[in-house]
Amino acid sequence: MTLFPQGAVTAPAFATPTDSPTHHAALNAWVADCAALTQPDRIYWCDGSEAEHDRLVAQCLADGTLIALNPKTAPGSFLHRSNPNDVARVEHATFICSRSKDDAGPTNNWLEPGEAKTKLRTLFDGCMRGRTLYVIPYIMGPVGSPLSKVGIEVTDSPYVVLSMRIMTRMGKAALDQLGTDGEFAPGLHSTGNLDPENRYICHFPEERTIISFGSGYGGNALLGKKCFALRIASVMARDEGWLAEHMLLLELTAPDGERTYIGGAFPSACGKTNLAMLVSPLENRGWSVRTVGDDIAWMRVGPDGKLWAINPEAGFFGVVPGTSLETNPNALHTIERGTIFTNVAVSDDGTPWWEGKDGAASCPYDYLTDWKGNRRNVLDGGEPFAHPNSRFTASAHQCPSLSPHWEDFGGVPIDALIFGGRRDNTMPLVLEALDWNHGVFIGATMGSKTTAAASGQTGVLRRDPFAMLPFCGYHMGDYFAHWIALGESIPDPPKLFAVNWFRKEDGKFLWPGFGDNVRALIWMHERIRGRGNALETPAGRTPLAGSLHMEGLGISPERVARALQVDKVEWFKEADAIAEHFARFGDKLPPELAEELTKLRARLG
Ligand code: SAT
Ligand code: MN
Repeated sequence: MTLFPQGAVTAPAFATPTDSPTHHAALNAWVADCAALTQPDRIYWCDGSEAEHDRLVAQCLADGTLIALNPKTAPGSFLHRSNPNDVARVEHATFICSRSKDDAGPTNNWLEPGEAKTKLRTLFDGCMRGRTLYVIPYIMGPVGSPLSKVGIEVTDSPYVVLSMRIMTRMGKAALDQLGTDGEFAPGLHSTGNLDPENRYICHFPEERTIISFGSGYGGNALLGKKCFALRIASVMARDEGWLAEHMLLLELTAPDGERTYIGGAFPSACGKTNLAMLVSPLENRGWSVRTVGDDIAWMRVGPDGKLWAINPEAGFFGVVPGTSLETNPNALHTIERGTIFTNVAVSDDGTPWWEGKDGAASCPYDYLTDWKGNRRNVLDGGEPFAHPNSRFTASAHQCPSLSPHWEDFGGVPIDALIFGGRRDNTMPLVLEALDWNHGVFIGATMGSKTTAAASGQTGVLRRDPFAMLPFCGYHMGDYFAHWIALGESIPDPPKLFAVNWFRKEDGKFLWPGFGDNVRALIWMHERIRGRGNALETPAGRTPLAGSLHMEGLGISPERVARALQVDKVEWFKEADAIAEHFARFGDKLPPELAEELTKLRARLG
């Protein structure tokens, strides 16, 4: 497995396999290759230990990569300020370098693999001089689970090492799982000089390899996450007959103790973490929600014919602004300690702060230092103090709502999958698909307003199929076909639903959202069991008046009805917009989806 096969590179003396803790020959050769190209001063193999963590933190505090926060208000937590030009994923600089351009499809940027490697070679040539090359062995999925996979990230960023230690099972455990000849997904990363013009996030799906240059931001630099667990894994999943999805995973428990496991695909910054950590207002009625994952799900058919899902991650990389005791108390408790905050504001006493932290109360500080490091009077207004895409990185173990089943070896059995987005209109609060193919149609046509999680304009409606637009590692048309085919191979498939918590009337949200979203989940729980009344609409099935659990809901039944409404005029327009969206995929659009559009139009009359 030679990363840069075109050029002969000689490994420097320090990068011999004898200096490495593993006898895995391919891994040692690959690390030696990376070192020969990047010319680091040192090579360090991460073991994932506490002592290693403490040493790295001390080093990062000394060089300013991390800033210590108040040990009383934020014990064990740190602030990282990124370069202001490096605060989000860069979709324009993200490439699928498949051998054939057609395999990348119309929704991905493509670079010919040879051309990409030539370009990357130049950028990586000597880029780690004066730096340490860290080798991060990591596992996506529970340690020892047959469903988990090993990756190796080589990086020159200690911030990445510390973050990967939270987000994955990292270090010795991964090398142990790999053994001397196990398969791994190689990833090479350097922050380079953070020049936005020289930023490349490249994926080589046939080689299961990732090469990322010029960014330190989560989705661009923590290669286990979007790069491996979604872009590369989606290709593996296509080849091997499973699913790698941009989905939260949650466990809903009913008063009789019966559990429903739900996966939910929502674009970045559309509330996946909030839904996964939802506090049920009906907890005292016996309806509770527990967290299995907040971002990624790997799913495959189990021996019982159901779809089983694992959360490949070990932590949360969540959006900070808007997180409060009112919106997401579980997230707030998760990040009370041991958290890396990136690009939040900080008070004079070293307490992290962000817009929305105080809920309905006012900000308790007169002055704050904003994410760029400028101390300003809070009354002066101006730009937000915390970057809109500021993030927390925290271990799943710190989450009070974590399900005891969150790292079961075989995963959790999925009963329902939800597709959601931010839409002002059209999509009702909750909609049940008529069957699998109709559900795939709903997933394939999801629309959502863009957010600060990616660079570029925010608030523009775009089609984001399965919330995978930025994360599908191959042709989106083939991906749709994979979903259709999978439906036929799951003996006991989950029910598919759409939701929209964000519908507006006169500029205001119709539905309160957050904890009250459990009411939609409860309806799903009932529908899965053949109960709960539904109204047949041209768009799918919606809850019949009175079949949503309304106890304690602070809005009128009329308002709920408007949130649930399927408006024919809006749906005529939607059908036209879907036809336009489908045109992008040409003859790769599965005929089943074209047929679903015809059926939708027929139902609309
Ligand atoms: O891409 S990240 O994982 O950094 C955040 C997101 O957009 O979901
Ligand atoms: Mn995400």
